[in-house]
Amino acid sequence: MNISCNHFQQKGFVHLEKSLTSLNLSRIESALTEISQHALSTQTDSAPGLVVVTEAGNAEQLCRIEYLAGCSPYFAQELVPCLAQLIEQHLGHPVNLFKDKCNFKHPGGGAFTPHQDITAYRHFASNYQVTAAVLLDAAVEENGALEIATHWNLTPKDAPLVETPRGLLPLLPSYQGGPRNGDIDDSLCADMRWQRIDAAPGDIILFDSYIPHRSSENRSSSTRRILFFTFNLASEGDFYHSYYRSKWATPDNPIFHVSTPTLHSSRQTNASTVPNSVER
Ligand SMILES: O=C(O)CCC(=O)C(=O)O
Repeated sequence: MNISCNHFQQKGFVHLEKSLTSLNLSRIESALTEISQHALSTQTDSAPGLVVVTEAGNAEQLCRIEYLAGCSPYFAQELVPCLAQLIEQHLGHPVNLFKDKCNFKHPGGGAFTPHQDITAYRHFASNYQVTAAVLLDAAVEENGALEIATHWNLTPKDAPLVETPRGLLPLLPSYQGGPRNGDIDDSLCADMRWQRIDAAPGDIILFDSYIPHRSSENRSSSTRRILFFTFNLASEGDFYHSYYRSKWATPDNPIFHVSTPTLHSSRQTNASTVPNSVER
C-alpha cells in the first residue's frame, strides 16, 4: 500500500496534490458552465434536475448546486468513474456515487460549522461514505478552506460505534433540528485540534463521513468553489437516484441541511437545539 493509501486508512482523509490526480480541470470547468447555463432553463416540475440552494441570509446568493452527474454526461461517464477508482485504491472496496454538489463560497459566504457528514447520510441505508473534494479554486484560510479535526479528547462512552472499512467509528453527539441541526456538540468541539487543508485548483481531498470537519466564511473578494462527489460502499447499494428523488420531494427537510449556511424547515420552526446522541 502506498503512502497516501496508508494515510487515508489510518486518518480517514488524505490530500492529493494536482500532480498526483491528473484531472482535466478545463474540461471540468466547461462541464460545470454547461450545467449552470442549460439545466435551469430545461427543468420542469415533472422532470426536476439541478438542485439549486441559496444562502440562509441571502436568497439571491447561490450556496450550492447538486445532481451534477445527473445533468452532465462528462461528469457521469468520465469524472465519476475516475474518482471512484481513486477512492477504491485508497479504501480497498468498490464504491457507487451517492450524491454530488458544487459549493460556491461567495465573498461573505457562510461558514460550515463542525459536523460529521454521516449525520446527514444515515437516513439512507448506508453506513459509510467517502467524499472526493475536487478543488476548482485555491482554498486558504482567508476564503474558508476545509478544516479537519485530527484529535479530540474523549469520545463519549455512549456514542454509537459503527462498523466501517476503517474499523469501528463513532457517531459523535450532535444537535438535532433547530438552527444548529447537525453541529457536533460544543463540549466535544471545545478541545478538538483542527488542521486546515490549504489546497490548489486540481487537488483532491478524500475524507470519510466520520471525519469531523468545518470551514469558515469567505473573507476574500473572490468566490471559492469546490466540487464534492460522495460515494458509498457498492455492497450497500445504489442510492444516487433515490437520494435525489427524496431531495426533490422535500428540499427543505433538515436531513439535507446539516451544518450548512442554508435555510431549512427546522430553522423556521425553531425546533429544539439540545444535543443528543445521534439515533440510527
Ligand atoms: O465547502 C465547504 O467549505 C465545506 C463543505 C462541507 O463541510 C460539507 O459540505 O459537508
